[in-house]
Amino acid sequence: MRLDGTVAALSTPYGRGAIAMIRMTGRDTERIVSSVFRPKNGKRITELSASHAYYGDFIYDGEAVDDGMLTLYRAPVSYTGEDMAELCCHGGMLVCSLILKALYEAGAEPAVGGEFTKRAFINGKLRLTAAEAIMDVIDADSVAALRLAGANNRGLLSREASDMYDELKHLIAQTYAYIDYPDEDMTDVSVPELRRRIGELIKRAEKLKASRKETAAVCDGIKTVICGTPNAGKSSLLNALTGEQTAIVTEIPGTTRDIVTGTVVIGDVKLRLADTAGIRDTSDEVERIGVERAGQAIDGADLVIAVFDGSRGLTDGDLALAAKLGTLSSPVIAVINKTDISEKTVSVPGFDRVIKISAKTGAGIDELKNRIRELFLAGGIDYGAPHIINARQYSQILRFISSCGSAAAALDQGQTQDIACLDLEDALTALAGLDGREVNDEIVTEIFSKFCVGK
Ligand SMILES: Nc1nc2c(ncn2[C@@H]2O[C@H](COP(=O)(O)OP(=O)(O)OP(=O)(O)O)[C@@H](O)[C@H]2O)c(=O)[nH]1
Ligand SMILES: [Mg+2]
Repeated sequence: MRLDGTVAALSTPYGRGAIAMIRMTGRDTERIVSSVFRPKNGKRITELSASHAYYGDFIYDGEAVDDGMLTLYRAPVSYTGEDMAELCCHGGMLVCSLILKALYEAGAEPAVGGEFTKRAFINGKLRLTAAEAIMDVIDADSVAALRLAGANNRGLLSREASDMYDELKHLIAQTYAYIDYPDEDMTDVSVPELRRRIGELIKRAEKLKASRKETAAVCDGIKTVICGTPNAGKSSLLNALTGEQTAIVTEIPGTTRDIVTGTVVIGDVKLRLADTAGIRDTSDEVERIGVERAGQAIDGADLVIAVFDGSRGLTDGDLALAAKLGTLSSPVIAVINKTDISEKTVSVPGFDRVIKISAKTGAGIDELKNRIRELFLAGGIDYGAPHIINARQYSQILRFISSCGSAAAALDQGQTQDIACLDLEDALTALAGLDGREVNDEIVTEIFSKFCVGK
């Protein structure tokens, strides 16, 4: 990662708009800006105060091509910790291109995706968990997701990780001191004491681990598959849930073949919905492939909504499907549809509870939504508590719990403290990886590659 170069990029979307912002970071910022921006107050760029906005002209090829504002930041008081500039011009695509071209000709290099935030991380301006949260703020599609991301951006998770890191590091140091000088009576890290403190750390980590259930539902989304026999009303339900006429609905059984997807946020739970082909034996080759795909989708789902046509009795196909769904480990909600016509079907074998709906009139849809929320966010979200917000953080916490567990087990089996400390050191590395104190280049590159250019 080059940290010596000065880079620039458009931070607002490339397109037509009222204004656009170009950002630059690196030690040559002032020199490069000097040849591109001319303040109206007649001062030189080096005479401008940091963190103040100045009005002036943008110069390309010796001529003013636009007017706008410049804000300079001087290291280390900036987002990246380096000298920085923000140039706000009018939001024309040509205007932006010319100003960027002028900056590149004056010595700046194009920034790659996430380079500003990556530099901020490398310069110690933010922890890795906070950097990841910035991406989540941008991607948030519900207020709950935004609040969770905002809390991590402000350091809630990194403070907890940091606290646990300090406690564990201290514990390891004390234990080694105790092992080396047992007679000095300088610390009291006897085996029971060590065991107790490991137990407390595991409890804290278990809370973080549990928080992933909520963030997976709110931030990542639940892979939800709508399935059923032909004509049960699956596509009508997809449309009712998303509020859009995405899937084709007809009275002809076997209408849906390809998987039709849609996303909807229900009471803070994000559902990534997939409507599937009605399950039946068929000689139609295209439909047969659709049915096969429906089966695969059911197997890979986090949640299955099984739709049964309540206006007719359960068919053999319905019964076979209900039996198959009973073997899944993911939660399954059985829905009886078309209750606006009649209620010939009132129960489904294997399901204690069914939800009666009409995809046509909307009756029962709220109850279905409540049931989904209950499944994934029963206790609501405690925004004051730290949350693990992605799979990478989750894997670090699992490793921490497993290493602490091995240390505890070693002590329980009568092993000495130094054996336990080997596992504790691995647990410490896991925590260091969580907030980025120790993290390899590959992982850092992977994380920041998901960012947009200019962020
Ligand atoms: N009266 C009534 N009709 C419904 C309801 N839901 C769906 N239908 C009708 O049932 C027929 C089939 O609906 P779809 O949503 O296409 O059913 P599907 O399960 O997706 O069918 P396939 O894709 O063929 O498997 C259509 O004529 C719908 O208008 C409902 O709640 N009430
Ligand atoms: Mg359909």
